Amino acid sequence: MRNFYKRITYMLFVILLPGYSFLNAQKFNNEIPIPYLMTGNDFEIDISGGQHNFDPNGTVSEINMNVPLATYCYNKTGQPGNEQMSYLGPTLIFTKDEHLTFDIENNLPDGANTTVHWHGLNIPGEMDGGPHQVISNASNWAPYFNVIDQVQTAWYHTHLMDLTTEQVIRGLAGLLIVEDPDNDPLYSELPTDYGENDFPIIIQEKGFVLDSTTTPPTATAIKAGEKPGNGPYTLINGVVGGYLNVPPEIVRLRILNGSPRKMFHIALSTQLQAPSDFTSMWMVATGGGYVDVPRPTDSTLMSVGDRREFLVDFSQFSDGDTLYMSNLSVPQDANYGTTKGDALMAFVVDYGLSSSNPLTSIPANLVEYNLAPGPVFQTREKELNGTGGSGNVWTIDGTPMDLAVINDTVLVNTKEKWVIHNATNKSHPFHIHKVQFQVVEYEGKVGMIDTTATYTYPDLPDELFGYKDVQLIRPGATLTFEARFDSFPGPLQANWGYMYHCHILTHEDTSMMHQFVVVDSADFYTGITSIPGTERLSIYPNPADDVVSIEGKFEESGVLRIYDIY
Ligand SMILES: [Cu+2]
Repeated sequence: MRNFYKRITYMLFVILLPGYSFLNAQKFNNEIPIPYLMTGNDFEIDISGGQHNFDPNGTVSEINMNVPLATYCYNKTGQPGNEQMSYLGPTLIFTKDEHLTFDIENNLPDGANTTVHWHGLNIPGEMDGGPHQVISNASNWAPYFNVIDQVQTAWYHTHLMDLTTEQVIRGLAGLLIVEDPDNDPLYSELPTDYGENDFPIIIQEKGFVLDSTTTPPTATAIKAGEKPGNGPYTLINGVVGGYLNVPPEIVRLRILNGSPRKMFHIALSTQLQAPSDFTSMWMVATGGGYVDVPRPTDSTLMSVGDRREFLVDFSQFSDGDTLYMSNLSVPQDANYGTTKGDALMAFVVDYGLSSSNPLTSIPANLVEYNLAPGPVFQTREKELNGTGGSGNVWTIDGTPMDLAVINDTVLVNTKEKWVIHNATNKSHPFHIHKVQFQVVEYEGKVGMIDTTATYTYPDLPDELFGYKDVQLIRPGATLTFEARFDSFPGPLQANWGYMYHCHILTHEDTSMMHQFVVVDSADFYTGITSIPGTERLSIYPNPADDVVSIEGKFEESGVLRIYDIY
C-alpha cells in the first residue's frame, strides 16, 4: 500500500513538473549522522561487522536502497546514544602533547584481518598502522604514542595490504581531530562546538551491491580490474541524499574525501541544477593544519585522502533557505567515475539553532606560515608509472610494492626534497606517511587549471598551498615538496617502514606503493638490514662483539657488506 502511494506521488510530480527527468527529482531527506566524539588518553576501539541503512528515508527510491546492508565499523555499540553507529567510526579528538594509549580489538566477521592507520600523524613506524601492523582476527593491538602534530583534521582508516579498497568501502574510516585548547589561540576564535558550528563532512562515493550477500568482490577481482562498491552515489557521513541543519552563523566544515577512488570538485550554491552563483567558502586549513589567512574560493578540488577546513557564512541567508553542495566537473584525467544527481548534500539554514559563542566575522589572519627550516639534506626523484585498464598495473619507479623491500632510507631530523613526476596518463593523489610536506615547486597542469605552468613557492595557487600529506599530480606534471623527517619522543624504531603511495585505493592495492625507514646516523651510513616479519634476512646478536650470525633467504645475488662502526 505504501509503495502504491509512492508511485502516485511520483506520477503527480512528473505531471506537475513536465520536463524534469527522474534524476532531477533529487531529494535530501536523510539528516546526516554526526559521528560521536571520543576524547581522552585511553581509547578503546572495537572493530566489528554491522548492518547499516544508507538511505533510511528512501531518498534514492529508484533502486530501493532503504534496506540494511552489511558493513564494517568502529565501536558499533557501547556508546550511550550512539548504539546505531554501524558504518565509519567515532570522531577521535587527540590533544597535542598528550600521551595516548589504545586497545584496539578486531572482531570483524569471516576471520578478516585489518590494520588501523593514523593518516597524517608523525608517530613511530611501529605505531603507524600500515600494512606491517596487522591486527589478526579475534586479537588486539595496543599502540601508544605522543601527539606532537600541529592542530589539524586528520583521519584513521584500514591499511591492510591488498585489501584497503574493500575494507574502506565496507566502512573502516573515521575522522580524527588534533586539538590544542591551551596553546592554540585560534581554538577560541574559530568555531569549535562540534555538531553545532563545527561539522565533520565525510564524502565517499558509493556503489551498492544489492544481491543477497551484499559482499564486495575479492582482492583478486580488484586486481583483475573490478571496482567494488564504488559507484555513482555519494555518501555524506554514511547516508545518501543527506541534509544538515545549520545555524545562521559562520560555521566550520571539516571536509574529508574518504572515497576509494573519486575526486570531488565541490561548491556551495542555492541553485540545485547547473549552479553558477556560488557562496564563498573560506579555506582556513589543509590536511596538515592552518594556512596563513582565510582563503576565499567558489569551489575546491578534493582529491582522495584530502582534508580541508572551510568557514561558510550562513548568516547571509533567511530561515529555511537551502544551499546545495554540488560536485562540479573534474578534469578528464582525474575523473574516476560519474556522479548521480546534481548535488552531494543540502544545508538548511535554521534560525532556531545557534551556538553559544558565534563567530561574527571571518578573521583577517590565522597563523604565520613559512617553509620548514634547515637546508635540504637529500633530494629524491620518483616517477609514477603504469597504465590502467586490463591488468591494471600501476607502480612507483617501475617496481611494485614489496613488504620486504625498503625503498628509501631517510636520516632522522633532516629536511628532504622529493621530486615526483607523473609519467602516466591519469591523475594520482600522492600520499606520504609520517610527514606534512610543503610544495616548493609544481610544473604542469594543477587542480582545475588545464594550462601547463610552473609555480614556485610562495607564488602558489590555493590547490598547492599549506601543510599536506596528499597532493593530486596531473599527467605529465612534476611535484616538488620539502618535508622534515623529525624525530619524536621515544625510540626511533628504525626498522619499521612508513608507506608512500597513490591514495586511489585500487591503485594502492595494485602496487602503486613503496616504503621508507627513518634512521639515525649509524643506520643511515651503514644501511639497515630487514623489516621485521618479512624474514628475508636476520642478523644477530646486534650489537655483537664476537660472533655474528646471518640467516636469510636469497633469491638474487648481491654483495653483503658488514662494517664495524665503533
Ligand atoms: Cu593512482
